Amino acid sequence: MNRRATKAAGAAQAGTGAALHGVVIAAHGRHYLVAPDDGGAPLQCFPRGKKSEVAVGDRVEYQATSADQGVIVAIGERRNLLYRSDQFKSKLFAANLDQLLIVLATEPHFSEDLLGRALVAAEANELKPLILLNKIDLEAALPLARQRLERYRALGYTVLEVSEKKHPEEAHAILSKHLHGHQTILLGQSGMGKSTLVNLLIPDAEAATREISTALNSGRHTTTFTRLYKLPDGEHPGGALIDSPGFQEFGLYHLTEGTLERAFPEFRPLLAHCRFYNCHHLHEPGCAVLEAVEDGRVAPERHALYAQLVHEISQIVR
Ligand SMILES: Nc1nc2c(ncn2[C@@H]2O[C@H](COP(=O)(O)OP(=O)(O)O)[C@@H](O)[C@H]2O)c(=O)[nH]1
Ligand SMILES: [Mg+2]
Ligand SMILES: [Zn+2]
Repeated sequence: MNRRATKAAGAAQAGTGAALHGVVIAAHGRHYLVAPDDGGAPLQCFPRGKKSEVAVGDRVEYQATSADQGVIVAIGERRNLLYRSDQFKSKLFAANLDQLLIVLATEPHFSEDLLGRALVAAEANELKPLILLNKIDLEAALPLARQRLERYRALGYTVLEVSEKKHPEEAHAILSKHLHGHQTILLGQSGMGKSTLVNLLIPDAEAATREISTALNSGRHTTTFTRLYKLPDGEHPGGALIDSPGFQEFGLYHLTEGTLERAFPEFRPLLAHCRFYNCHHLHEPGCAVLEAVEDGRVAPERHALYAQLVHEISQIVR
């Protein structure tokens, strides 16, 4: 089909207003890849209008303009929406999530600062946080990693332990139990086993990634975009993994102080007991949080993270 014919066909089809539905499975600039609900091959879609307000995980209504292209005409109602943000700007990132899986390993040494921030992001967005400790086959490093995670278990967080490489079947069973049927965003520093995990759970992940890159005409950028992999139907049908390159400290800069204090579960029962109703829990007299830090009910490191985040949100350029 020549260019003009394609365009004409597209216009004709768009004119019929045939409402097609799908899920955004990758985003690269203003290019989006939409997986049609009918199970057909993904289409490259552009948003109608200038502003890109589409996120990976969005349910969208689109009109096909050719066999493999379309225009996004409407975005379905979102359960939630994550942003990537820094001091200066925030960008849409992913939508309609249930869980946040933080991938850690016995080796290399994981950053507790990043773990703490990821937990805050999960709490602030009302996502269920799951902590995964991978590479438990590395026995020399295991005791320290477990000891460092003890605090988070005590706070009530779920900590799963696997060896993706040494005991893949066991790892698959544990992960499936927690991931199938849910939309989960993965977070992890490099070297922790994120790619290994995706390949373990999504049998054709590599092929799918190649397909996405080709469809987005961005072969060079295979690792620079967020993508969604549908999980194969397991015990619980449905669910997807959303993977994005690098470690994303998403959403923390535009949090309010009110959201932040509640993102620390150990603070929550204390908040009503501060002397001042607008207590910042930093230096105030009669602060129930500071008292709890004093007598060891709240870990000083956790309070230090809170103070650091309060400082950071005060630096935002609005
Ligand atoms: N010993 C051990 N190595 C693992 C395990 N899982 C992954 N690895 C290795 O750790 C390295 C980093 O894994 P990868 O999945 O690429 O990590 P990513 O950077 O988070 O995507 C690779 O060399 C993997 O083979 C495991 O359970 N045990
Ligand atoms: Mg990787
Ligand atoms: Zn206080």
